[in-house]
Amino acid sequence: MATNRTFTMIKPDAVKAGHIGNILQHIIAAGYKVVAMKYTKLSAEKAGEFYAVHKERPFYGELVDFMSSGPIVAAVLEKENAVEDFRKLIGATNPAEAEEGTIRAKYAKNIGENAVHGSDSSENAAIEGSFHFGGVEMFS
Ligand code: FUP
Repeated sequence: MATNRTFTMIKPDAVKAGHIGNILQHIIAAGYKVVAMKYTKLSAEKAGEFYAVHKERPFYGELVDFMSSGPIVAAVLEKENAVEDFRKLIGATNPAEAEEGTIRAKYAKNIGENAVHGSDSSENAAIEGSFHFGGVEMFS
């Protein structure tokens, strides 16, 4: 079922580099409303669980290490066509291939340390949102 919500994380590289403010501004200027937000840190176990779909991929270990290497900002965002528009806003997974002006083109280091996460479907947005937030932590 299509919904008007997506889920994002500002990843440890972007947090460390001091980009939280600029990235949030970029997201809000694009018309997203913050439904839930927290500054938190994933344990290796939790990062592994979040990215379980990539378990068999060669980069899984590095991905888990990276995502648990420092604090992140997790958020649920609301806007019409939220998932698809957010994927456009953040740009390609590999920042070298991301369109100019996208969040990854501006702030990501490389394909592994790529500044932000954006859900790839409404179904996953709901799963990922509930991974980080309880119902009472969401405000629409
Ligand atoms: P995306 O949906 O754009 O976040 O990309 P994927 O779901 O394909 O990948 C999830 C994360 O795995 C990426 F954000 C970074 C990492 N990754 C790599 O480190 N190497 C790759 O070749 C592909 C993905």
